[in-house]
Amino acid sequence: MATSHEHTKIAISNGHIFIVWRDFRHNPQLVNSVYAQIMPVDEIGFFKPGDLNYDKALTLADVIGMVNYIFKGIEKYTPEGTLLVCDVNGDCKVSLVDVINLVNYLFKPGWPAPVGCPM
Ligand SMILES: [Ca+2]
Ligand SMILES: [Ca+2]
Repeated sequence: MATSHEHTKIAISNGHIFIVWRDFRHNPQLVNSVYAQIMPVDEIGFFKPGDLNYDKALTLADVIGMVNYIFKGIEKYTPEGTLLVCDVNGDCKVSLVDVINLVNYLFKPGWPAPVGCPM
């Protein structure tokens, strides 16, 4: 199965989805900037609040990623779906409170699991 849009092509084959697109947001002059992503179909839409590196586990690496995102700016450290992924306490905002909640979840037994923004 395949479909297309002016700047996007999508195909599904052997349990994987293939997406190829051109991104003109940052520099419209770069008409040859083409990106691609391949992922298993059953992982579409998967995310776990706090799992910034999308490895399906909450670890210190996610805390570091969140700190980098909050304090070093979005250009270099923004993961896809930042609000959904970084919102650990479910208030639909990204702040230091989310970092503290994630640290508490990782290191304080019994601390509630991240809930994420209910949207
Ligand atoms: Ca992770
Ligand atoms: Ca939050």
